Amino acid sequence: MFLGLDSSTQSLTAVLIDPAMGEIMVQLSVNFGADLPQYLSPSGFIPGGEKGEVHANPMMWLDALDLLFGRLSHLTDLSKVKLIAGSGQQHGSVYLDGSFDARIAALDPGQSLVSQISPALTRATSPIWMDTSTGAECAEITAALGGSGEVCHRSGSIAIERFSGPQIRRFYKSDPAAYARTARIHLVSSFIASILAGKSVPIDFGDGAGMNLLNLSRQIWDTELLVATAPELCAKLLPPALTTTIEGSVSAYFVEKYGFSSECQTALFTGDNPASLVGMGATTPGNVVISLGTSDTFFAAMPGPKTDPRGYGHVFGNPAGGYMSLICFRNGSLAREALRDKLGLDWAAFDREGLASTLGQAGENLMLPFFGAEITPRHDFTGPVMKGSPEFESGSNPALQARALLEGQFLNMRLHSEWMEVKTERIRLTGGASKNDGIAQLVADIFQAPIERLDVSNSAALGAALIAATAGGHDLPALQEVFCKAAPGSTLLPDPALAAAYQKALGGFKSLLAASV
Ligand code: ADP
Ligand code: XUL
Repeated sequence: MFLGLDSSTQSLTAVLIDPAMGEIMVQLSVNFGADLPQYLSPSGFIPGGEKGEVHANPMMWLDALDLLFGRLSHLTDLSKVKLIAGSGQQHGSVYLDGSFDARIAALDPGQSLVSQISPALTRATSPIWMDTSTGAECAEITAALGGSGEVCHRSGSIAIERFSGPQIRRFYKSDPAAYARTARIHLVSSFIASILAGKSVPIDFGDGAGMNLLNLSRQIWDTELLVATAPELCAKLLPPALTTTIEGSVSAYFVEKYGFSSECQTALFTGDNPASLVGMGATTPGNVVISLGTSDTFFAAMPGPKTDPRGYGHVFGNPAGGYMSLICFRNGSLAREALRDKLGLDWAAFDREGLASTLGQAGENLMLPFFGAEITPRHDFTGPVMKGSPEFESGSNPALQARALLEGQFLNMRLHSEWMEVKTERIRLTGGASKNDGIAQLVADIFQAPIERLDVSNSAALGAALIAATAGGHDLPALQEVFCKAAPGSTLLPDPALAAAYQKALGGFKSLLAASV
């Protein structure tokens, strides 16, 4: 059996698979807010951060690990696990002193992880991906490199507030003494992988690309970016490595405490988005994943390290080799909900009345579907912008607005993913809104590609389990055939008759956007 772990923003999830039986044996989650209320982080982070700061307590992630393994060991025989891999929320960073490696090499199973590791922290809390406090540091790094284009060309993204490099720089500037005491900087992923391995293990190429520090094409830390970020940084990071690298046996702490075999191996951990690409069965170019959650994300495998000339998209390492893109849209479900509530509809009516009754007007009315600030494109919108018939603009026919909002969201996605120049052969849809058939059909029509939906509830933890099995010698495409099948009856085909209408609408949307930002 192979174990995948995903330490995400709100929970730690385990997925245990048996490739021989082609089955998921166990899925189990610890919810940080509900299961560890002592950390006062109901949504996985410390509320009330100032000036855009969003931090989490890294000890919460370790208590969750003890709790999860305790529960798992009662449910299943962990001695059958051959290999463990995992993923973590991207960009979050953990700061440790010179005692960290010695501490994790000699963990006492009679004590908790937290009591033994917390003295090694040089920074009590970890900035996570929701943190937007590093505008000044992004500007400094960009200036030192000679412009955004150069940062993007090297690292796959322009300098981004939540990325770890700007966060490290902010720590160095605000507490230089604590920074100097820091011997090791880990990402959430490599931190947890190190605890399991009983030694500090490298950051993988998938998650490492979310730091503004990795030279994408050379797959090494970029000297100029390191220097622009903080002094002596290279010595605090291990050289990055391939996701499927096996690091050795699991630490004796887990063998004695939870019944893992002393022969159980650990692989590197990656970011939750790269792991999700694996778990959604989308590691080869042509497959696209659209996740319709709180915010919407669009991610896809890419053969080369091509970057977005406008700087909205990010490029990360693909755990299966090559690269992947990730584009994040802030106005996702919350914008859909805002309009649904304004129109006084439930989801079924939104779908039925908003979409089915207006099919004849596909692409005719245009909406920039932003109810607040957006990151793709980056602009402080104060509300949607509309252009179309009087009954649409005035709101006298609400169904037209529901259609135009959704069309606008997916035209915006199509527009901002054009830079990848990858033909979309198949879209795998996930996230809360993916179960809405009307929305799913609209995605199929706008991208003119078939839509598939999977039964997986945690694609990152499943992806991690598949990475573990691959590191253990199994063939990834064969595993994906079995574990990432489209749910029966979930496939929707595009209507070719709508291709021309949406091509025209794309042009109109682009012009409206250019005139509005
Ligand atoms: P996250 O993981 O980001 O918390 P989810 O992927 O769980 O989010 O998605 C939650 C969202 O899904 C909710 O905010 C809700 O707006 C949306 N949602 C749930 N059911 C439907 C539906 N039938 N149609 C459209 N949207 C839906
Ligand atoms: C990606 C990002 C988030 C985190 C948390 O850039 O910030 O998706 O990985 O899930």
